[in-house]
Amino acid sequence: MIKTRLCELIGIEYPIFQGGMAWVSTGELVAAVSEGGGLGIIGSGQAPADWLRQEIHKVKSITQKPYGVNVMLMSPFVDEVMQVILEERVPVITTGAGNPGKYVPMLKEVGTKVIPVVASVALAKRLEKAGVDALIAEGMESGGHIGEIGTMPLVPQVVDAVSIPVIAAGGIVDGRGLVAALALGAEGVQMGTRFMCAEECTISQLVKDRILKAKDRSTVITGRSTGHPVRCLDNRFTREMDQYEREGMLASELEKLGVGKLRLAMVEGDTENGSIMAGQVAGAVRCIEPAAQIIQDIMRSAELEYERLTARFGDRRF
Ligand code: TUI
Repeated sequence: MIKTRLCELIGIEYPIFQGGMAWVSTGELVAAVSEGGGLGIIGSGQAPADWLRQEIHKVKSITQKPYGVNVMLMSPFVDEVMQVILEERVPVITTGAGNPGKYVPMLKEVGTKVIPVVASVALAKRLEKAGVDALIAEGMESGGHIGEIGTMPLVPQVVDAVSIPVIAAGGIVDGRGLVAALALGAEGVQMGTRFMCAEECTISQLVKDRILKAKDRSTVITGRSTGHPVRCLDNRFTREMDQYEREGMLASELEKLGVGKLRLAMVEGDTENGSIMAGQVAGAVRCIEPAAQIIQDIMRSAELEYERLTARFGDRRF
C-alpha cells in the first residue's frame, strides 16, 4: 500500500489530487473523486462566491469525505471566495497563479489546510515560511496557466528546498507517473487532464472526445508574450491567438480575446473557437471511466510498477 504523510495530513486513502479546473471540476466530479479515496477539488476560477457556495453544498450532500477548493488568485472575486471558504469550513484549499501568503493566517485559524501551487523554488521557500501545510510543484507539462520549468527538474529541487510534503503535478496520468513522482521525493500527485475524462465530469462530451483523440504533440502554448502562458489543445482558437501574437498584438488586446473562451469550450462544447486547456498527457488518456475507477487503476498499476522495479533492481524502498 502506498501511503504518505499527505494521506495522514488530509485524511485521504490515496495520495491523488484531482486538480482544480475552472468550468470543469464542479461538485459532481469533486464528490466522485473524494468518494473514490482521492481529493476532489472544486475549480473556482473566476466564478463569484455564490456559485462556489452552491458547489460546496453539492459536494457535502454527496460525500462526507474531505474535499478541496482551488482559488485562482487572479480572480476579481478572490476576497469573497476566501470568505465563503472560511464560512463553509472547507477542509483544504489549493491556490494557483500567484502568492497566497497574505491569506494563510486566517485560513489556518479555521483549520483549513493550505496547499499552494508553485512553479519555482523561490516561491516554495517563501510559502513554507508563511506556514502552508504542503505544496504542489507544477511543471509546464500541465494544462492551463503554466510556469517555465518541467516537472522532472522542478519537483526534486522543491523537495530539497522544503520539509513539508510536496505533491507533483504536470505530465502525470497513470501509475508509472505516481511511482516516478515518489522517486523524485514527492508524497503525492495531482492530475487534471485524466479526470476531465471521468464519467462524472460534466464538461461537453465533444471536449472529452478531443482529449481521447489527442496525440503526444496535440497541445500548444499561447500567450507567452502576455506573461501568462497557457497550454491548450491545438485548434482554431490557438492558431488565431498565435497569429495575433506573431503580428505583435498588445498583451491587453490578446487577453481580451481570451475572455469567455474556456467556458465556450467546456460548457458550450465549441472545440474550435473555445480554449481547451489540457496537459501534454492528453495523448495518453484512453477512455471515459468513473473517477473511482481512475483512482483504482492508478493505485493498482503503481503497485505493479513498484514490484517490477524492486524485482529488477532489488528490495529498495522509496
Ligand atoms: O493556476 C493554474 N492553472 C490555471 S489558472 C487558469 S485561469 C488563467 N487564465 C489565463 C491567465 C491566467 C490564469 C488556468 N489554468 N495552475 C497553477 C499554477 N500556478 N501554475 C503556475 C502557477 C504560478 C505561477 C506564478 C503560481 C505562482 C506564481 O507566482 C507568482 C508570484 O507572485 O510569485
